[in-house]
Amino acid sequence: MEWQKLIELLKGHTVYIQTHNFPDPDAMASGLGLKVFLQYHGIESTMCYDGTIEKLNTKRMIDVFDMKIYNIKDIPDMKAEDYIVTVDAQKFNANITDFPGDEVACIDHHPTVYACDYKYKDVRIVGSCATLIADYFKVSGTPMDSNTATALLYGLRVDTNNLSRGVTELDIEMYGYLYHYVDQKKLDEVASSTMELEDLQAYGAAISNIKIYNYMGFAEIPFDCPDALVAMVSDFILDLNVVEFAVVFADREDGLKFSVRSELESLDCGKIISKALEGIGNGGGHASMAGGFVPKENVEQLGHLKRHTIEDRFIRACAEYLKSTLDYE
Ligand SMILES: [Mn+2]
Repeated sequence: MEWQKLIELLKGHTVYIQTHNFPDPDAMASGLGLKVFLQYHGIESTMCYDGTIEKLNTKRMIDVFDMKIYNIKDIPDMKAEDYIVTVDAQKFNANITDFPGDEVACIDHHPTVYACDYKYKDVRIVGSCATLIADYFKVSGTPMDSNTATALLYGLRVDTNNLSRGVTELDIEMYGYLYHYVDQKKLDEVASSTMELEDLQAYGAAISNIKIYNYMGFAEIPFDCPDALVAMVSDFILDLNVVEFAVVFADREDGLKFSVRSELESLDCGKIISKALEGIGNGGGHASMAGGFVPKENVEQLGHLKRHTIEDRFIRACAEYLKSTLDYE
């Protein structure tokens, strides 16, 4: 990471920091952290996103951390020559809208699916994007304040499921660094009692139709529900002792939204979902957590065998993936 290059690049430009659509705590914390970092180095920026900020914890973050983050609808004057830094997301992915500005830089912790020619790219596979942003402060000697540290630590915690998922040495190091500055009261305010009554309906529905084949757990949420909630239900299903690979999908008006989790090192769920949804939708992500989408027109083709077809596709994709990795060894 050469932070000076990022500063040089952005100097003198109108800068937007764009998270993925429907930003989660890690994306929002990373956006805030980067904004504070840039500000210290003389660059003003505006945080923006597409979609909605829909969950209780992300809504709370805005208040508790006093964040200014704008929906693209509220930025009608963004120009083609304005600079965009994407955080926790990469251009051309399904989860990020292509805004009018120029995506000159990217800071992300997800594997690259579609290559993009950024002028500055910092993609490192660690537990959270907040980890990378914290690293910018530490390496550059930029002063860390407690508000930013608390937001980043919260993002790190959520994305790594409390340091239990996809954690690297840098995550641990940054956790220690941030912890030093944390405002415990603010952290409790965003982190406690984040479950909403409507969440229980999603959990309830998933529990009522869960199916388990060997180590794989499948569940469907038969109504529209936010991305973050599908992910939470997927984590929940993975918590079952007999499940080591969880597939949860929600029936939305525009199609099926997937969240997949893997506890097995031998099963890379980013690659598996990409294979499982090939030809009907798209998917990708980390080895231990991934997401995907099947648009409505393709869901209709699956007809009443939808659930069966989906299960079958994932089971086959897992088997094929296992076979391909064995072949190479
Ligand atoms: Mn993230």
